[in-house]
Amino acid sequence: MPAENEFKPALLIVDLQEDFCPRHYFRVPPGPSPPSLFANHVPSPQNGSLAVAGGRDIAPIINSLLSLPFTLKVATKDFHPRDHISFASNHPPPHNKPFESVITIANPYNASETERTRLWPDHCVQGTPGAELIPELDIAKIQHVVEKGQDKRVEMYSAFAAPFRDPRGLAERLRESGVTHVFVVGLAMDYCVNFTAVDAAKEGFETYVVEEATRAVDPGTWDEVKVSLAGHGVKMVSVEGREVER
Ligand code: VGL
Ligand code: ZN
Repeated sequence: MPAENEFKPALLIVDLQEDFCPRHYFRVPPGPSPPSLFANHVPSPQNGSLAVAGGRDIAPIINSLLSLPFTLKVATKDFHPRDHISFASNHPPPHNKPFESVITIANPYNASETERTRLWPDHCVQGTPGAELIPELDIAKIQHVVEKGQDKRVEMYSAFAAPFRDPRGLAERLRESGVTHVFVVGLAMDYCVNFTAVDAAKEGFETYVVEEATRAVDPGTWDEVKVSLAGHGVKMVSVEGREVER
């Protein structure tokens, strides 16, 4: 058990990927776009397939957090096979409407269980540009990347669930580094950030979500998600506080 006042914080950057972000930077008239500011990066003329409003805007604040001395800095990637169960396109009508359809699936890890799950546009398919971390993220400062959602049979919003190619799992990795506190940022507040933060708290880490460093698929559910997070012992923190009192 960590000592009472030990503070070894991890930064967990969830799914800051092209498919969850609006298109890159410059809005241009029809025709060719300006060249990319980033080497080896071709900006997409379209929004990511599951773009979250303001998704790109949180990169600067996450980069500023990345410059702080966190014990461990981890990024996650939603990383689906093309035949993933959460893609509406993989289901017959009428239950194939992205954002709208909700289906019941069997839990292959527990035969007696089923779960209700929402269907999405195809997104973050392994090997496609949409699955890449956005280039404005200061990737060189990230020590480990977790690829999740690789089991085509299940939805897995949490970075702590069944990490296919990493048999140690994220919780073990954090514990090995002596991590005591987890700060979760990224996309999307109401899905992967939410489930990842709740699992971090369940794993025994003191867990926080940084409010300005996340955005929701359904912004209307923001307060509801906050109440739910609080119920799981996850605290919302803010990096504001730059105001000077006079
Ligand atoms: C996510 C919907 C589908 C997320 C992932 O990263 O929040 N949302 N897959
Ligand atoms: Zn997904």
